[in-house]
Order: sequence, then C-alpha cells, then structure tokens
Amino acid sequence: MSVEAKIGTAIRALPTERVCGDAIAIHDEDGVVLAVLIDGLGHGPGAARASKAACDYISDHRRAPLKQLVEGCDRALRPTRGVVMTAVRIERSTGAMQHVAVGNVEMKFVGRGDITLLTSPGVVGTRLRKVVVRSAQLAPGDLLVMFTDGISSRFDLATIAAANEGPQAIADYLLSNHAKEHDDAGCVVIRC
Ligand SMILES: [Mn+2]
Repeated sequence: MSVEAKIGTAIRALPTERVCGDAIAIHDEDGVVLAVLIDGLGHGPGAARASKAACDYISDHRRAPLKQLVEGCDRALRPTRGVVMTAVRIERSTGAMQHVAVGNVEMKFVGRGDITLLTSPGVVGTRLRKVVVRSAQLAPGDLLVMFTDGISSRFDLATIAAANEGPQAIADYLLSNHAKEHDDAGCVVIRC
C-alpha cells in the first residue's frame, strides 16, 4: 500500500549555545525517504562536530543499507565524541519501512500497523557491537515521530494524531511545548 510519507522537522540548540548538537538528515529521492535524527553527545561545538560528521557520511552514503550506513558512521565518527541516532527509510510506493536506532533517541508510532520501535544500546563512533535493522509495513494515516532526549517523551501521540495536523505543525508543536531547557532538541515527524 502506498504512503505519502510527508515530513516535518524542528530543531533548536540549547538556549545558551550558539551551535546545535542535534542534527537532522533528510534525503528524499526517487520515491524513497531516508530520515535520520542525530544527537551529538553532550552539547556545544564538540557535539555539533560529531553530528555534522554523521550528516556528511550519511549524505555521501545515502543509498547504502541502514546497517552499513550506521556501521559506516561508527567508523567515520571515531575521531569525534560520537552520537546517538535513529534512522528510517520508507519506500512510498509500497509503504515498506526499515528502521534502526542506537542510543537514546526515541520513536513513537500511532497507526494501524503493529510496529515495535526498539533501540540498541551504544554510541555511534565508539565501536558499536551490534546494529539491528527492523522492517515494518506502514499504512496511509500512520504517524511516526522520532525525537532526541531534548524533548520530553511525556506527550501523547495518539491525541496529537487525532487532531489531524500536518507533520510540520506537529514538529513545531513538539519543539514549542515539550523541549527541555537544558539540552539541544530535535524531532522528525512523518505522516503517511
Ligand atoms: Mn541530547
């Protein structure tokens, strides 16, 4: 079943920092969406350098399978302090999704499918042990949110989904209402 997979994003630095350690990489080409949310460890310039290195690697290897993408980031980020990240790849024509997550970047899902969004422990850039990629089937109307730990997880995605807002409005809402004061914050919202 085909899906629209419309994307909204919102991100901001810790209010006392000039650079943001969270980063978002979106590559939307040939009917396939790759969306990656990255949180450089800590905050400030060192965190921003690590997440920028991840974005650069992802851009250069955006057609690679997710497992190779994360493992490649792990090698490329060894000189940095590392990042945690979550990535999804969605094929619009079929609604097929693959997802992977390392460290505490969270995902929430509301929809018809039975999708378990699990995170592997670890830090990308410090010799990952195991990268687990999972597959799922999306359906029209499904709502998927990925967010860094700078956004409180205490929001009810079912209520948000029922309001039927577009993905950008939801991303803006989450940043405005649920971002924490003491960390960079970022989210990616995908409405199928
Ligand atoms: Mn963080």
